[in-house]
Amino acid sequence: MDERVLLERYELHDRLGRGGMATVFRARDLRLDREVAVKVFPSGTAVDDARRRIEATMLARLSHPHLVALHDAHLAADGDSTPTFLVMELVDGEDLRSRLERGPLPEEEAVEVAAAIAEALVVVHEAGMVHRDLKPGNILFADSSVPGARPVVKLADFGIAHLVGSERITTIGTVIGTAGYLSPEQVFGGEPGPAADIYSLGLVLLEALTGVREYPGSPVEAVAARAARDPRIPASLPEDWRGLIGAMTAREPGLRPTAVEVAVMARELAPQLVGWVPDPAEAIVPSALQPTMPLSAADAAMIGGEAEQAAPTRVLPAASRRVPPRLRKLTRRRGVVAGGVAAGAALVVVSTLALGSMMAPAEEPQTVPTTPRPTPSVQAPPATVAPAVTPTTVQPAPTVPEQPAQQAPAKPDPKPKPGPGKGPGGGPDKGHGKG
Ligand code: PIT
Repeated sequence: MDERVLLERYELHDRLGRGGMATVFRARDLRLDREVAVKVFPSGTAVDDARRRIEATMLARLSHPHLVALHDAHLAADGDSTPTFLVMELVDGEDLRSRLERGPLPEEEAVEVAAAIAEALVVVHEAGMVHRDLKPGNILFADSSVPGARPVVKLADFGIAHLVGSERITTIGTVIGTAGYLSPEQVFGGEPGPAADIYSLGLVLLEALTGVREYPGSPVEAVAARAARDPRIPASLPEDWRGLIGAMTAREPGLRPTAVEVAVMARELAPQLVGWVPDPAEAIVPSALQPTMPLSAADAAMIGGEAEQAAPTRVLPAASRRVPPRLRKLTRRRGVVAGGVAAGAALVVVSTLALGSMMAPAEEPQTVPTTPRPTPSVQAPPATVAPAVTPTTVQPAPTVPEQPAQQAPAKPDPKPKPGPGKGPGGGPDKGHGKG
């Protein structure tokens, strides 16, 4: 049997991407004579099989122009010589991660990404699912065959998606997702709901506009930076956009807009952004909604990171991070803004606990409380915390081995950008199709 042809039907060609343990290939469906993408999993444990079955059935339920469509799936049974694989629509184009290596998106393209992915999330969330790994590498641009037409933005990789309220497949209290884009509640090991995807999309939108990854570096660095400060939103952005991005990245999930609200607002506010370009000289300012909490040298040493640099040059008034009035009209009231301030106080301590789990070697799983402990005192660091780790994807659970590996951008950025911009080099592989 030709191993490059699965079930005498899917002929595998070049690799489109790899993440965790799965590989996505460009392939040909010999029966229907068309090109497809095939994600092939290596043989795995019963838990792996369960995870993959969930991924396939979740994908099968979803249909939207901004979601990569599932055509077929083979779920290997015991003794099956054919591996488990998913057959998907072929998206022939770049992913946002590699696109951003060349600099920020023109503003109208950034708006299109935000609106399209928010629309896709409407369908995902309505189906009771949370993607949980929204990041530039999972956002693909499908080149249009129509001359002059814009590429269609597609969300891929439901490898760690989750049914809201369903039983977890991961070890209780562990954190999964890609560190640089994780919501605070994912960092804390809490139950991520749809609002976690909105948070990640907020970070992606910010990065698409500025070209700067907000929380770069290793998982330790990314999570420590998240604990220390909210995303820095350029003061030059129109107020409504600052408000929208600020609301999307609110620490309190209940304060974030829904996917529908983001989709509507992104399109409605698009004209305000026309002509905006990131200003390299601009000081990126921290949130005034919540206090910035630089990591102390002691805290930083504890988690193997560096102390945060001192304070910003300018601070936006709190109002500028508030939800824009039009968005407020759309938004149900879901909480009290001030709640985030108090919650922030336990952040560094809790994140060190979470990091203990995230960095634990696979053989020694650790659990983290799924709700933040209100313990005011600093805890001793878990013995397993490493100062630097190679994979930047948070991969704590030994039971879920196919977490996607984060490839940080290797970008000699053409334009100088505001912000830290200290991302490490990344691999040459296209960042999509990981699972
Ligand atoms: C493509 C092209 C490509 C990557 C993908 C598809 C991957 C899609 C995908 C992967 C998943 C998943 C859903 C979609 O759950 O470069 O056509 O793991």
